[in-house]
Amino acid sequence: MSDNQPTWRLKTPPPEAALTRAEQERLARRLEVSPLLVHLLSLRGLTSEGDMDKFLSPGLRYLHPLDRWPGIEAGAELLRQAVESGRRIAVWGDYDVDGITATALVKDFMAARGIDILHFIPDRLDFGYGLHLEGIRDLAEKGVGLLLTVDCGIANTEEIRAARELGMQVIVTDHHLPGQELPDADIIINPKLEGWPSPNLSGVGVSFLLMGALNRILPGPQADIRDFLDLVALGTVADVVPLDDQNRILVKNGLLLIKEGRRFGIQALKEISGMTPEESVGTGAIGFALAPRINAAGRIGDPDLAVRLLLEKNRDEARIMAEQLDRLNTKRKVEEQRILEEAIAQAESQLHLPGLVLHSEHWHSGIIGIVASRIVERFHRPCLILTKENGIFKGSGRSTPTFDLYQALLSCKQCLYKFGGHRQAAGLKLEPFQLSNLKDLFAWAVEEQLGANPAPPVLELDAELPFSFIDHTFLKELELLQPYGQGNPRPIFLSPPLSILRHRFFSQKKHLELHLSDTTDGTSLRAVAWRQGERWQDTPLEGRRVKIAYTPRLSKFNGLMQIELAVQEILAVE
Ligand SMILES: [Mn+2]
Repeated sequence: MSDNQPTWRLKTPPPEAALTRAEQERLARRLEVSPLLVHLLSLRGLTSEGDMDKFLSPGLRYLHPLDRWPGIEAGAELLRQAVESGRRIAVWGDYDVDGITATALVKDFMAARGIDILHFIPDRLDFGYGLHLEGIRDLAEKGVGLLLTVDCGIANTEEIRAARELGMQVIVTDHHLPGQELPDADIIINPKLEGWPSPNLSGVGVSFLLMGALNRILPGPQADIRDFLDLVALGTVADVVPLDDQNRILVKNGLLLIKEGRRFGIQALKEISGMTPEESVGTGAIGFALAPRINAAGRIGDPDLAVRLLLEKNRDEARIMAEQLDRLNTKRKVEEQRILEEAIAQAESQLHLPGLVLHSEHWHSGIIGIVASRIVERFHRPCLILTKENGIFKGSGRSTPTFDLYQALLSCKQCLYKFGGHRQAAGLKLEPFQLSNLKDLFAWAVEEQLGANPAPPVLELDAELPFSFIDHTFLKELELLQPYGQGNPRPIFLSPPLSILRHRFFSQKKHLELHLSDTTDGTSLRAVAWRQGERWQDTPLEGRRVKIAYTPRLSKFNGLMQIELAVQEILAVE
């Protein structure tokens, strides 16, 4: 029925987490959930009642104690000394949501403890990610005696040397992969370094721990450090780090604060995104509503606007700033659509290659990263997108789940001027004459990792779920698995054979609505296949027998909360 259909596969628990039917039922009784939910937990590698309970109710008491995170207490001590000796402190962040929330967190916490600090966020277009000498000199002139980096700095050996020569103490907090040479900073705090109990913390998560440790040793009454978890949740979710263990605890508790909307900046962002001030916010809503608006500032405007919004203590001012961000975001969307169309056209001419390298002289460098994600979603292969800026190519790459993009760039490094990032996302710069070398080396690197004929994409399904099982109780239970993200994907279920009762396309035929009947138990439900309108427009659907890969949820429809199925894929049944 459709091109590029992934292979469907039912997940099985890892061998050590496999449960017998009786064990499943016993755990279900103990945890007061259904056996199906226990099955979903075992698919996530959880085996014991204790681990399952902690996953379902991840209280802050489960965070590792501060002395288990290398560098945190020493970093806090250096900050305390700086405060007490009157050294001026500056925090250097980044222009993405993680870097912006980390900057805001440090600044807001310090203000709560009566300490005024400077902050600096680099301009994406002029200097790009990380520290730069011009900014360092500027901070020195302003009398800064201690530089704290958040969400960046681990790769800036030269800039950090310069800062120290200018008399600054330097604390680097970062979560990006360290290179071979570590900067010569006073303290380096990075979850990717040896000895860290959890390698997946985001930049803002690391900042939170550091401020938590400082909170305890500063003289005077402590701030309530939990008040800053809303920022941690925003940055952690937006950075798509795995929501394992410690991150899950931070995010789940932070989302409760975001729901309360106590921070005016977050409340205003919710309102401008069409939510009520106290509406509950999941990782999905952060991903499509809150994070893009914060990011828009750094992509095509001034990232400082987003920092100021998150710090704003006046509701009306916050509203005005949120409106400004919203306008930038609308502009970003228009631009993104234009670039995407051009990129798709290029990609279609490269489908004989296992990895895509797309480029233009005039794409906006703040937007190519999002476009790369869309291209990977569509073509299921790793992708680099490049644009020319000040005479050199600047690029952004995104990966497929099984591909290590950072490793691939490492094997292209002979033709790169600069690169950095993670397994799933990376940035790079190269001289224009190196473009064809990059194409060759990248194709070779992808082939080496994935083979010449990459396996078709696989859609992993959690369990078969007949329609008659889906009621409000089950949906409430399913909510306990939230927040979803890397390492804890939203469960996707396999339906029994269904028949399509009727269907319609909506929003300029962008989306597809279906009314489906389960042929095994006769239950009918309404389903929506978002962004799949174009794909199914020319296919006769009425009366077809299909199976779907789907997630049920409660959704407001015609003013009422109703069960709605979000359709991931449709498969024809012969
Ligand atoms: Mn980050």
